[in-house]
Order: sequence, then C-alpha cells, then structure tokens
Amino acid sequence: MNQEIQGGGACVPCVRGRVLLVEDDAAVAKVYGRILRQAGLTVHVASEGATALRILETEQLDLVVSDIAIPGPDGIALLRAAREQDPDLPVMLMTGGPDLQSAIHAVEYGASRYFLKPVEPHVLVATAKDVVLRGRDARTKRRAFESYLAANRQAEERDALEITFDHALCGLFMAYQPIVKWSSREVFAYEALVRTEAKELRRPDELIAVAEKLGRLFELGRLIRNHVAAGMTNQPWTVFMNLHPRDLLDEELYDPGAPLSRVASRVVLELTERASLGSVLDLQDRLLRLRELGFRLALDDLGAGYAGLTSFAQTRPDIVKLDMSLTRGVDADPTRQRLIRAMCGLCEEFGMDVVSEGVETAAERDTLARLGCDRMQGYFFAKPAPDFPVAKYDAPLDGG
Ligand code: G
Ligand code: MN
Repeated sequence: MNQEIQGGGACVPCVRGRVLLVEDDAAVAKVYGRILRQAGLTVHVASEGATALRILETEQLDLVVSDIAIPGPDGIALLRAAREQDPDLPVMLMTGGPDLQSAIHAVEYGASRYFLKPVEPHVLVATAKDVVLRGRDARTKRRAFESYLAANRQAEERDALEITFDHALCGLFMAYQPIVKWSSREVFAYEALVRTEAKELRRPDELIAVAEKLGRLFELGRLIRNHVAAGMTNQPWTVFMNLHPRDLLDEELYDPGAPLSRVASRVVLELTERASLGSVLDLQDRLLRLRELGFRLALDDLGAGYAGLTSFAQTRPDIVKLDMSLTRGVDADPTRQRLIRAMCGLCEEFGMDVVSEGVETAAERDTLARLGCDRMQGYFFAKPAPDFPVAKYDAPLDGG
C-alpha cells in the first residue's frame, strides 16, 4: 500500500476523501484546513452549525471534524445529524473547554474521537485518515450485510411461493365448458380450463405467472395434460385445451407414449399469442410433429390484441377461436358484425372452423349465427364445471 510519512513519524496509508471541517476560529480553520488538504483530503469548511448541516446534507462526505462550541447548532447537534443520515460517517470532535456532558453525548452518539484543542497536526492527519478508512470499512460491511439480508429475504419469499405453488398443483383440477354447434343444438366439444382449489392461486393467469417465475412451467403443463388425458377416459368428447407457447419446447409434449398423445385425435391444442409464439424458433417443425401425432390446432383469442393475423399465417390452425371481446355486444355493433362475417368467410375459404367465445346473451347468439358463425362457447350455454356440464340452448330447433 502507498505509505506517507507524517510529521510525527507515524506511518499512515495514503487516503483520499472528503472532509467537512467545522471551526469558528478563522485562524484555526485555516491551519487545520491546510494540513488536511496537504494530506490529500478534500476539505469543505464551515464556521457555524447551520452551514455545516447544509453541507452534511448535500455533500458525500467521508469525515466530519468539528469543534463543539460553534455558533448555531453545536458540534453535538452536528454529530446527531450525521448519525441520522449515515450510521457509518465518522465524526471527530474537538473542544477547548472539555466538560462531562459533551463527553457523554460524544460517546452516546458515536463520535470517533474526542480531542482537546490544540490538536497536533500529525495527530489530526493520522487520526483523520485512520477513521476515514474505518468508516469505509464499516460501510462496506454494512452493505454486504444488507445485501445478504435482502438475498435471504428473497430466498425465503421464493420458498414460500414454492410451497404455495405445490399446494396449487395438489389441488389442481380441470373445469370443462361446452362448445356448441348452434344449428343442431349439439355439444361439439369441451374446452378444458385449469383450476385449483388452493385459494391463493385461484386465478389461472396467476397460477401460470407463478409457474413462469419459479421456472416450473413444464411441470404445470405436464400435470394439466395428464389431468386432461385422465378426464377423457370413459367419455367420448373432443377436448380443447390451452397450451402455453413455452410448452411447445417441452419434449414430453411430443412423446407418443404420453397419456395425452394416446387420445390426440380427440384433442385440440389452443395456441395464443399472450406469450409470444415468435420466441419458438422451429415453430413450424414443432406444429408438424404435433399434427403427426394426431393433434389438431386452434388459434385462441383472435382479435384480442394478442393473436394477430401473423399467428394465423404461422400456425395455419384447424380452428379459429374469436375472442370474447368481438362477441360482447355484437348484436348492437355493425363494425364487429362485418369483422366477424369477414373472418368467417376467410376461415371457410381456408377450410378452418370458427368458434365464437364468450357468448352471454341470446341476442349475441342469434347475431353470430346469422353472420355464419355456428360454433359458440360462453356462459349463455354453460359455465365451466368439472363434470362436463350440459349445455342449455333456450331455443328449440324448428320442428324439434
Ligand atoms: O383465453 P381463453 O379463451 O382460453 O379463456 C377462457 C376463459 O374465459 C375461461 O376462464 C372462462 O371461464 C372464461 N369464459 C368462458 N365463457 C365466458 C363468457 O361467456 N363470459 C366471460 N366473461 N368469460 C367467459
Ligand atoms: Mn382457450
């Protein structure tokens, strides 16, 4: 380490730092200021308490050297202010008239030194450098300790979240909502929607967000697929299910021996742009592998602002699901009516089926049917429920 020999022969490492020197005796301030500057320190001088407090607030300091008896707030007040602002900022106090009370305060508020004036120059410099180094050391240790505590807290929070997520997986079940073919008053398929009994993660989007955060998306995806496969045994339905785009990267999805693959011909995988499909580099290849296993593909939420026409072209789906934002109030909205009519025409040209989601009223239902959208899903027919709920149509077939 770079060393300097000071006046008294003391060997002190070279230290750079910023010092606030508070002294009302101009001659003394001048001498001490010069000594400290010569030692390599940057010195701010104040001759009274109010100025000293302002400098304390505005400057980044490594040390305060203050006379106790100064005009305005005194050296003890300055010490207290320094402590409140920065527990590691060293403060050296000097006094020409030592008294027990100020000495007690100096100890109480953690002064680094309590000097009787006059202070020898070499003692002043050596002590200043020493306490600056100790102050820095204390600051470094405090920061390290604080980041250790923060990391510890984060680890604890993560552990708690893992437990919450484990509970959610234990309580996982699927709710099914019918998708109807209105013209024949028939259920044409069900959409399987993930649910959990764990109250902390009731909302599926929260469940998925936590899985993403914990890096447990594949685990969630696999569990959902196994639930769906299990739910399809002993019943004849075609089942639509949502696939997180990241699930496309899980090799288990393509395993012909996986439970869901065994019933692939009755499964429609719904893809959405909610998390970008663009991040799946070999998307075409993966979609082809799914089709070869017998899965059909649907594009979910078209019109929601997530799935655009790009994903329409990218996925070339067998089925397009129009988002419920297009359905809502469609009976009273000519623009939406034209959009839906055009989409239905386009999909027909491509040989794709269209499902309108979120049908809640008879008026929406009738308008969609008139526009050429015969397949529908929504609370109007049935809410999602665990046991493949029966759809209610509320209008008989002519002659039926
Ligand atoms: O993104 P996706 O289309 O898979 O979302 C389906 C969600 O929409 C489910 O959570 C389901 O409960 C909800 N849902 C289904 N039908 C209706 C409906 O008619 N109205 C409303 N507001 N929500 C619905
Ligand atoms: Mn869906």
